[in-house]
Amino acid sequence: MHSARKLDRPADRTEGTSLGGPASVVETACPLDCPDSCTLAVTVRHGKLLSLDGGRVNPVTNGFICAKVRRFGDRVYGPDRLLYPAVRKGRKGEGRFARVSWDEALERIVDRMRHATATWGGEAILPYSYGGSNGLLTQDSLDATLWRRLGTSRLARTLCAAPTGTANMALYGKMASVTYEDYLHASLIVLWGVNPSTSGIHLVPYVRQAQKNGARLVVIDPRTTPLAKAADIHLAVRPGSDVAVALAWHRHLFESGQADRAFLDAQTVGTDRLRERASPWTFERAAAVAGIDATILERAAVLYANVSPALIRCGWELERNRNGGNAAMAILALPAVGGKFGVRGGGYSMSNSASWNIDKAWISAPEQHSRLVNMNQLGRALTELKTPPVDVLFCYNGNPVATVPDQRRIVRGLEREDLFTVVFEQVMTDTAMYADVVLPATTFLEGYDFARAYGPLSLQLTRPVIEAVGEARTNADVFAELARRCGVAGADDPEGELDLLVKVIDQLPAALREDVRAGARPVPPFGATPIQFVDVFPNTPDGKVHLFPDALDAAAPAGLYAFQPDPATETYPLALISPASDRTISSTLGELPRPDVRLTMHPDDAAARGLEGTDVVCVFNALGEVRCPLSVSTAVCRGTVSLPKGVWRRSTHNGFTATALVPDTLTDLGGGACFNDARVQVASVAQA
Ligand SMILES: Nc1nc2c(c(=O)[nH]1)N[C@H]1C(S)=C(S)[C@@H](COP(=O)(O)OP(=O)(O)OC[C@H]3O[C@@H](n4cnc5c(=O)[nH]c(N)nc54)[C@H](O)[C@@H]3O)O[C@H]1N2
Ligand SMILES: Nc1nc2c(c(=O)[nH]1)N[C@H]1C(S)=C(S)[C@@H](COP(=O)(O)OP(=O)(O)OC[C@H]3O[C@@H](n4cnc5c(=O)[nH]c(N)nc54)[C@H](O)[C@@H]3O)O[C@H]1N2
Ligand code: SF4
Ligand SMILES: [Mo]
Repeated sequence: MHSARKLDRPADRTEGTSLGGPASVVETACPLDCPDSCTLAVTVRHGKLLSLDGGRVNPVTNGFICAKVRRFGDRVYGPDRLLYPAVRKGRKGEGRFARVSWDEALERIVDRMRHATATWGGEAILPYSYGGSNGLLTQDSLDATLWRRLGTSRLARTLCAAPTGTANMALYGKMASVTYEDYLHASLIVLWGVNPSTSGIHLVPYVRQAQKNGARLVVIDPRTTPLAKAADIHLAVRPGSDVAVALAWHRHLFESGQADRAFLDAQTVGTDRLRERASPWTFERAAAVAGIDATILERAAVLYANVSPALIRCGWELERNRNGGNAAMAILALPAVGGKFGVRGGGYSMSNSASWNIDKAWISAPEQHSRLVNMNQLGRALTELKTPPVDVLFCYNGNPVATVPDQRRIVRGLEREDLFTVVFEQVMTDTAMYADVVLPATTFLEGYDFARAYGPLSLQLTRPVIEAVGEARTNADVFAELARRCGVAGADDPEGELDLLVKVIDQLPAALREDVRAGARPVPPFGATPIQFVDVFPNTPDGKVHLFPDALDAAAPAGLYAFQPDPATETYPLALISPASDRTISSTLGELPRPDVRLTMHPDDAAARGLEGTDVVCVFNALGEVRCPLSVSTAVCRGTVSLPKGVWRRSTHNGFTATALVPDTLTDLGGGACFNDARVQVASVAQA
């Protein structure tokens, strides 16, 4: 049975957790979906959070954290926090709920899941989840065991990093990549579709210090980000054109004789096929597609060919379009062709989340063979699937109304009277508003987890440092309880969070176990900061770099390294992007009061439409519209407009956000979301 979440936890709990005593500072880590995984110094008294700041255990954190998480207490104790289980009272989406006991809430859910299974089979249940608190305990653990045993529909978790992950896996088997500390050794840094000043702030001091040491900086981004301002070269490319730009760099490497023949012969397969696909991409042709100056493009390519150690930080925004997988392939292949590996400060950085080789052996059931639903097409699944329909949607660790393409269709799906929606959440999100049953979840300050950095390399145990708020429970406790109530719990299954914690620690690689128990920042098994092709090598089956995997050539709609044309039309000519902002982490913390979001637009585009900085505008296309104030600025390039990602419906004037304008089409590789293929028109609200 569920035990109330008290802090009288076993021996490895921190002695520092203060209950009853004076305020004290305890260490934990931030597991949110951010590459940095800061260590945190949390001040608590009587089991309550007083304040939260950066810890010093982790040198990358170095005592500072982002302003968002410093405000995390406003979420923990804020008015939107879910305190008790509750059931819907009003219409769907109205947000009226009545408190019930955990027992009643869970019984209702189990009854309805039984009914769905009896009527249509397990596939009528769709579990929806993404990162949540991102740890090893709160996702893909006891939840996975439950869904597998019930034979529910499966979810392709492709909302983020599917195209870059597919490319990184195919080329290098997700080899560990260059960590923040080694940026200091680079002579050239290329930030490609990444904005560390917002999305991974602890990289910034390393980039700035490298520049002070003499490193050159190239930024490839349609926006003039803070580091683009400080760059030697800024290529303000049209969103979705990166594959062309990267192939022009490849062409230059081959044509100028600077491709590293010795490395290519020894370590790679598929070079000639890549060269063939790159050969049409002259600087002029690529520049035309990207809307940039060919001579500046050439300068950037020449710099990359000539300078070592050269490091490419490949971001995630370049993947979110019809060419995203091929763009990631072409970018990540550059250090192989350019001969940039084998030195400290050379190579590439991509997500390091797979570097620990953790195989999740604790999921104690084989994967079910059931229908696979791509989460990027959730709205379609809710409104179109018939055999069987989605009868039960169980949503946790994600807020799809705010973060998934085609918002209006998702809302239409959630409004279905015959759909039974469970939302297991920390706060009353835009998605929870549509629930039939809401269940309150703990935050990372109220439960155990593992914070796995994906920029630096660290894996840290996070601990309950405050009392759970209200009746909030951890994912592990709730999914274990649901398995028991559904009659599918195995005799050896963990009974809840603590059991799972012990099992996970036992199954970690031995070298990690002791560090993790001690709560220290563990040293990776391959040396503190790995040099690619010295300390770490491709994890592909033959240990080679695969520059032209045939399977991907067959999978991509126009083939590998293809450029598919821009989806703009005369009616909808502007490219809408929606990158990370400092307001939220995806949509987490979006409930906190902030000024209305604004659409950022280049002065020339505003002038062409007779718009001014004070206007409230309507951003629209065939899928929907967003109404919000305008901000006229050269921070975006001509032809591109920008809205922040992950904001809540309350932050615009008409209750819709960027995702209402995003088509649910999929990327060329990996089935990813095409957030930046939204094409729109903008008018003042008075004209619209
Ligand atoms: N503050 C904050 N930090 C976050 C997050 C957050 O929401 N808020 N989210 C976290 C998550 S989930 C992720 S995945 C990472 C993402 O981290 P990043 O990869 O840095 O992604 P963004 O910051 O969204 O976008 C980076 C830049 O890409 C540019 N861009 C947009 N389209 C294109 C394109 O087609 N080509 C190129 N070259 N550039 C393009 C944008 O203008 C933006 O400046 O950040 C994580 N960190
Ligand atoms: N327009 C636009 N939209 C985007 C993007 C974009 O570029 N443009 N980028 C996308 C990206 S990069 C990502 S990663 C996705 C992320 O999209 P989501 O996965 O939806 O991320 P969040 O919105 O942060 O939602 C996480 C939710 O999980 C809850 N949660 C946290 N911990 C726990 C827990 O332990 N238990 C339970 N039950 N719940 C928990 C939090 O309260 C939060 O509401 O958004 C995507 N959305
Ligand atoms: S969100 Fe990122 S920068 Fe902010 S505290 Fe967490 S790990 Fe650190
Ligand atoms: Mo993401």
